[in-house]
Amino acid sequence: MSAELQSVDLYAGRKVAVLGLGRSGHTAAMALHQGGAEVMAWDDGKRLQNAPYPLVDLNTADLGDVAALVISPGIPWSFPKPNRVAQRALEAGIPLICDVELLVRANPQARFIGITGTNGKSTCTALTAHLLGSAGVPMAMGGNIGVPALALPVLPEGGVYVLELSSYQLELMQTPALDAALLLNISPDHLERHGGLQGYIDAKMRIFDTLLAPQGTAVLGLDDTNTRALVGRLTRLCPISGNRYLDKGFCRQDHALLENGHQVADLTQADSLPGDHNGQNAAGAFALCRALGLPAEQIAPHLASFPGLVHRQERVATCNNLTIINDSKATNAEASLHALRAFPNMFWLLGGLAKEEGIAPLLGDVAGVRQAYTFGQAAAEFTAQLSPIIATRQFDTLEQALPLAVEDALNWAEQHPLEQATLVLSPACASFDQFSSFEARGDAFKALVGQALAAR
Ligand code: UMA
Repeated sequence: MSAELQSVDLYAGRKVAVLGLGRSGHTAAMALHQGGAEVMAWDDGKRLQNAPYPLVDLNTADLGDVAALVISPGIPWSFPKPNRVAQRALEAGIPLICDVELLVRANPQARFIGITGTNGKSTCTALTAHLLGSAGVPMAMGGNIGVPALALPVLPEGGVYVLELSSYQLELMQTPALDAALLLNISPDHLERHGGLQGYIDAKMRIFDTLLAPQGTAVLGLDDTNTRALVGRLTRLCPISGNRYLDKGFCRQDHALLENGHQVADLTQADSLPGDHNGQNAAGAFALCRALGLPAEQIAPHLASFPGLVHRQERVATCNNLTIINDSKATNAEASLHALRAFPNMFWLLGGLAKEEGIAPLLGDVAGVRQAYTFGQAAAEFTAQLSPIIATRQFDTLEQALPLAVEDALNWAEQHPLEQATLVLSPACASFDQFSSFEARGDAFKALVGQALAAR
């Protein structure tokens, strides 16, 4: 997949405003500029030097004949309070769209898969792209996963864009072009931005209600109550599950993937897909490929070669019967729950900046944890909750906690040679108290693991 820029001529000769010049906004401004649009671009937070498109303060500029406002997904435009530029555009009748909408409109020759959900959507997106690519289908993967939509190459007729779509992006898309759409799961997230849980669910449901093509397939995860409640609202429904038998749709049963009750793939060798949630990811990715018409035999052999994603249950090192896992992307309790359920005899590093629900949803699932190590701003709160249930040690930083956790985990593994042990960073917290991002936290973890193992 190349990172060449698309040239979007949808607005050639017309004015388009672009608000937010991060990854998606800058790429969109470039693509529109190259396609002949009269771009007026602005970022409230930074001043770009030498931008090839004109910078115009959209808070005050005349928006009179602007055809569209391309707004970055990370900009809260309606909740908790309306963004000034967005409000001005809406009052002037100017549609708000995002870069993914431009990609869809500019590539009618291609096919589109959209994947959303609160947790697991990056893994499922990467797995879907891996299966399609391995089966020889021309494809490109992008969206919320980190590659801006308009940095994706132009695909040939029938090529497939595999798009991870956040609730933020879904709100800013309009064209019913998805040949297959997947909603994996819903748990409370980004509530402030959507004005509450119902607003968040409504944004997620746009993937089916607004963006699915008339003959497209609606793939829905059935492993949580919020998504199960949506079943009656969907036609052309393909249900999936990672932990329950379904006689229609796709599900994982032990190490087998079933389609309409019949085994279509063996997951025994799929080492990068541990746990029920990954069973659902496998079922979802498989269902999407099948919805595009690929035969099961063409997809199944490639599940085992999926390498997994960095910072998402990423295998960092193995020392005899101890496996060390970087799950830094687990920034909320729901995500860490998957790790707690997937890994045995866990030495668990957690902490950072706690989300609203903290770790309360996890307290019933810690029986497999041998020792917890809390760190960061949430350390005292988490220690108070965990220590009555499991052995817990409290630290100020990850750096302080890690060497002791490695030592404890290696000793335990040595004393229990017939069992599998895991040392897992799955913080259930945002990283911003001590790191710039979950990626920086995961990279620091991996470097510290390297140092601790080298010192032995
Ligand atoms: N800005 C303004 N005015 C404002 C607020 C912000 O001009 O009132 C400017 C900021 O100064 C900044 C830009 O807007 O320069 C930021 O835009 P952005 O937050 O949309 O960041 P991008 O770099 O364009 O990244 C976006 C997605 N970010 C968000 O949705 C927050 C990335 O998802 C995505 O990978 C990228 O586009 C490419 O498609 C990240 C994310 O955190 C991974 N997503 C959320 C999540 O997964 O939970 C939804």
